[in-house]
Amino acid sequence: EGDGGAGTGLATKTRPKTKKPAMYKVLMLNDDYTPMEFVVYVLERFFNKGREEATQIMLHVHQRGVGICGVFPYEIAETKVNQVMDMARKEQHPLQCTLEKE
Ligand code: TYC
Repeated sequence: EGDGGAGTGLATKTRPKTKKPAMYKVLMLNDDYTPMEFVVYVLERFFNKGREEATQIMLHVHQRGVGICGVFPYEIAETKVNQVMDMARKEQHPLQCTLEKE
C-alpha cells in the first residue's frame, strides 16, 4: 500500500527500505574420480535433498558437467561451498563446488 491509499489510513513508503539480498547459485562440477555415492551424500547432508532429488542432481552433473545444488544469500552459499570442499578434501576426492551470482 502506497501513500494515499484508503486501506489502513497509515502512510507507508512506496519503496521498502529492506532490499532483497543478492542471491548466489552453488554449483557442483563433474570430475572423473569422485564416487557418485559421495556426491549424493553431500547433496543430502549440506543441501537437505532427499535421496531421489540428490541422485537426480548428481546424475545431471555427471552427464552435463555442472549443476545447481541450491541458491542462497552470499554468506550461506559460501559456507556451503566451504563445507563441501572441506569434506571432499578430508575424503581425498577431487570434487569441486563453487559460487556464481544469480
Ligand atoms: N563423474 C563421477 C563418476 O563417474 C561422478 C560425479 C558426479 C562426480 C557429480 C562429481 O559433481 C560430481 N564417478
